[in-house]
Amino acid sequence: MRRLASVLLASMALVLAACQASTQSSAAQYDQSSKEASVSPKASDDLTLVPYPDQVERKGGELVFTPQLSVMRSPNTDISGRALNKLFSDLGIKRSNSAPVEVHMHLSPTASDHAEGYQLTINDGIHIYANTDVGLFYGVQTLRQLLPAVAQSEYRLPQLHIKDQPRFGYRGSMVDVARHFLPLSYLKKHIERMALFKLNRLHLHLTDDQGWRVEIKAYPKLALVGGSTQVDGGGGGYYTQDEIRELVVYAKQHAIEIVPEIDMPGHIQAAIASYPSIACDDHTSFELYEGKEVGWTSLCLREPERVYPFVEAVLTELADLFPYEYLHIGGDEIENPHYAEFITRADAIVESLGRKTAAWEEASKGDLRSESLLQLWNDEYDIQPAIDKGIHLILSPCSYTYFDHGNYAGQPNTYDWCTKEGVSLERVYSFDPSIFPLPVGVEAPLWTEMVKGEADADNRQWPRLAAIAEVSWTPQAQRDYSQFTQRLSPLKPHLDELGVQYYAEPDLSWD
Ligand code: TNX
Repeated sequence: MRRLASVLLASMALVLAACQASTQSSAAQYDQSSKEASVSPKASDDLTLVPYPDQVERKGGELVFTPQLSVMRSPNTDISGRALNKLFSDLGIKRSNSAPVEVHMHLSPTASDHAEGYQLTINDGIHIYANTDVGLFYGVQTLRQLLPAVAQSEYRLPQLHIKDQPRFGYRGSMVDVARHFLPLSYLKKHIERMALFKLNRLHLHLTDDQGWRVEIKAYPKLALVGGSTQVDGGGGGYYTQDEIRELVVYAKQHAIEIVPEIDMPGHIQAAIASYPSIACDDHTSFELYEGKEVGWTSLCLREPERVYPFVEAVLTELADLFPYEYLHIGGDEIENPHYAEFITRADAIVESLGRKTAAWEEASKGDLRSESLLQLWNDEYDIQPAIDKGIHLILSPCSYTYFDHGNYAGQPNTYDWCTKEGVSLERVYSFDPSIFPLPVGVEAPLWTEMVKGEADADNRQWPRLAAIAEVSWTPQAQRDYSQFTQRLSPLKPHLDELGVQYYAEPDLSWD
């Protein structure tokens, strides 16, 4: 009954969303769902492409070539050019001006009406067109999936024409590096894997009760003390500002933007243990925390002078480090009479830094600017007050996208508070974002209370992130789970080459 009510509510919201489509501001760039009206045939299963492209036309023949290609590409195509060079060097394909088969990679203003769109034609050569470097980059990722994962003496590609663009502009993965720290090298690997599936937002949950993972020069103990441990103790760690800058460059090379999160005003014990004065004097504990409880810590909101200079200094350095549209201020799981005021003031600080605010759904209680993003995580949370203001949503409903829940029911070291059934690959794939109003896209959070390192992180994220990629890129009308699994199964060698320690999902025969 609740489900029916929420579907009805969501359909009403959809009508509302359609009415608002013509007046949407910058967030409209994200939402391509109205396009779906032009129903296309379902994806075919003999092309190893995930996410499946918007439009595919097979030509029947094959392009066959030995490992030599001649490459012509437009200037100012550094991102796609780098990706093409890497692809060819991984496959031992040499560039030679006298090679009979040509690769053309060109910027062309008429190639797509979407900044991330591209066209790929394979006939007696390979032609990628887009109106941005990022669009060309996605053309290269499609080519990468059509080619084998390792070098061959001869290559065969199907002749075809693809015209592609994403359904949503926000296609995200969140990694909680606070509960268990993951090194910079892992984040770089993760970025490469995300790019293969055209995911474009990496949300870093940088702080929580158990750890503070980013160096802040004005408050050095945050990282030095607050970063020194993690759940169950031992280890810990943090990223220096130089490392963050390196990560930002690396992400840009893979067409990925980072959404950095400082979780406030709750989930803040690591900072309190470093600087006790940001908590009220009657706070429960001023020690580092290595447990898993949530919802018991807070900045001292009733004494603003303890809080806002701290918040402003931290957000100022964060804005300096991360040159993106959004700063994520957290805002989850806290009861406090001054909560709404905190959200409003934190948003004003973000505005003064020339940025927009992203926050978890509860922040709808504050007076956020309408260009803010809220991240929905409880499937049935009443987000209507925010929708009424035109605030758009990052969709992370826990029963479809929480990867700290099992790949199957009862998987050891996974949570099941959101659903006892686990969050299977099929379940993730079945998510239809249009049941929610005003989506900018979809993001799968990996909370790491029980994720004890890279192997666990991979196991929880792959192959489920491939389903998130298709949910957020491919038109709904073209999605079909059984064809998805048939297209994803043969991509196993690509994931093996990238060293992914994926869960051997039975639906994929990946044993
Ligand atoms: C809820 S989802 C949290 C996290 C936990 C997670 C465990 C959200 C915004 N907060 O702090 O890690 O549940 O599943």
